[in-house]
Amino acid sequence: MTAIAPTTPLFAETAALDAVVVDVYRDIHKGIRHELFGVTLDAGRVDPGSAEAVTGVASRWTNLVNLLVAHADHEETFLQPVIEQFTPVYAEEIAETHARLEGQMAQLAWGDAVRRQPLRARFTRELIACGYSAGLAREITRHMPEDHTLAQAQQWLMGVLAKNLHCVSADDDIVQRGGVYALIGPTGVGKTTTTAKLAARCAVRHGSASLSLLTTDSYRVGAQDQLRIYAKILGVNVQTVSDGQDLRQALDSLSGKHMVLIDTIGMSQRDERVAEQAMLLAQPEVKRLLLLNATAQAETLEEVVHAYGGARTDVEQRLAGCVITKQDETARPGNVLDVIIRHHLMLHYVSHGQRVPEDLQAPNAGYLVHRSFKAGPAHSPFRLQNEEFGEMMNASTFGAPGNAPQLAYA
Ligand SMILES: Nc1nc2c(ncn2[C@@H]2O[C@H](COP(=O)(O)OP(=O)(O)OP(=O)(O)O)[C@@H](O)[C@H]2O)c(=O)[nH]1
Ligand SMILES: [Mg+2]
Repeated sequence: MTAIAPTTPLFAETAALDAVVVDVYRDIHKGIRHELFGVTLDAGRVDPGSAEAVTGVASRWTNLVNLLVAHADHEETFLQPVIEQFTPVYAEEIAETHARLEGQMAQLAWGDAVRRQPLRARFTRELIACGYSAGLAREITRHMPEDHTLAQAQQWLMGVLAKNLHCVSADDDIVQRGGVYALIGPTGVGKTTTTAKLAARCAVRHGSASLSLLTTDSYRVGAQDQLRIYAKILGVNVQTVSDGQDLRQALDSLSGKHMVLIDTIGMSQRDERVAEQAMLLAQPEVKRLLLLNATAQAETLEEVVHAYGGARTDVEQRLAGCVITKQDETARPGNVLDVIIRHHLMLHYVSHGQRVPEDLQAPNAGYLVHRSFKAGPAHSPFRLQNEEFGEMMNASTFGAPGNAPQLAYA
């Protein structure tokens, strides 16, 4: 790679000199390519039966990865900013060379992983294809026992996922337990519909008089009507609360009820008013249930959990759990399960349709996990081929623990 020093002379004496041409990358890139080639040859020749030889290749490989990480770090911090400033054309060329080298590295790392730990590689790929995050896939497969057969490994994997998907049992659900619950979440996720489904269950089990409904939706045209229509059918009262004081008064007047459900106003997770609403609900007896739309993208769900208090530990604002909605519409149920598992949210219900009250059921961890692996046909245009997957993966995705979620294995 060639970089040219600035053409403006610093001193009059240097004006007559030719521009200095310095190739800052040539030797190091040449060295890296040489080593990549060497490791590839070594990996291809190694006798898998010889522990010593395998360790030798693994150690050469680790050294190369460390060198590349240090090299990339050094270039990004010190060299690239200078090159971008003075010779933007070459900066582009360097970026292109680096992308090519990274691609080769990733292919090599993946190919090596597939050879050395085929089950781990296979299930990393499978988990990601089913909508689980690279972070979760990396962490789980890192713990996968090496002596398992394919069937055992699959069973182990599903067992770990199910164990970490904490579900409330049907005979201990919130309708049985009672209390004050606020259904929160982004626009259109299904808060009002789910409130109506829960209200109907409560009315059937404990009678209409055991229940009251509140709504914070005081200004959207028609929003209250939706809840009021359901309430009328069930013979239940609805009150609107517009601030914390209103809510306090309403809760005091309803203290004898077995259950109070609060339907909240829908707003995007990016709306600044989410925090205002969180404050409105901050009463000691109010438990928050976050509704997660199973059809939403993984990154969106991650944002939703953060915006609605997934990381909060203070009693008045932390989440009591979550409800999956629109399970019937999703092609990748792994996305929502991944978010719930990583954030250790308690799953209370799964909503799987529009019908009130039928389309709501108690969660079954084993079934949900099993179903997440059935999603996405093998011929889906979104499924990566093995070699493409290798290109997408990089050494850190497969190897290093990174920002690992805390999971239980035993
Ligand atoms: N397919 C499917 N549709 C659902 C489900 N839950 C709710 N819906 C539909 O989603 C739409 C929005 O539902 P609402 O209950 O109004 O959602 P919301 O969260 O109260 O909406 P806002 O108050 O506007 O934020 C309605 O058409 C519901 O029938 C579900 O589990 N599956
Ligand atoms: Mg609503």
